[in-house]
Amino acid sequence: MHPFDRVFEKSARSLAKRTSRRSLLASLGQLLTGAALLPLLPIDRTARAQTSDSPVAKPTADEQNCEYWKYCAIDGFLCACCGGTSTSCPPGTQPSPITWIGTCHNPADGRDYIVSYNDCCGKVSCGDCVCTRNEGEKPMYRLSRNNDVNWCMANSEADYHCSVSIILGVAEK
Ligand code: ABN
Repeated sequence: MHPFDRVFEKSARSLAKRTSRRSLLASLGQLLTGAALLPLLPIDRTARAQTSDSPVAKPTADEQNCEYWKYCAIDGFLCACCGGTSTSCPPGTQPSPITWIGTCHNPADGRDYIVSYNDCCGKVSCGDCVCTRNEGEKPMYRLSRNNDVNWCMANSEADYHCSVSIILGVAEK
């Protein structure tokens, strides 16, 4: 027998002697429970809302139009009119990690999409292309369903500048 096989056999036998079937099942159970709980952890949604430090980011005419379908639940200044795009914050601002979420219908493919509206923070209000659509919004007494909130409140620099809209995925019926 090859020396490597001998070492491997010896360690496998010693592990088998030390481990019962019950403890193996318990470890397997822990592993599966841990894996199932992973999606429940809080998610930082800043990853897709990038700071636009690249001078090549150029917004399209759609992105500067408040009637654009993915702005259906927005309340704020469009970052595409403020030096960023609909998905990237203008230079010198940072996306908020907490956001308002809406569901918008895309007429081009007939599907509904979940959209995250991240505020871009760290500069005074942009003031251009104010866009207040508010689809699905509820009054202030249901804070989590209201979009008239400065989501920069959790950033180190809490000044609100403008809002981006990030498509998170297709909404399930
Ligand atoms: N989420 C946009 C916003 C920022 C400040 C105040 C109201 C709304």
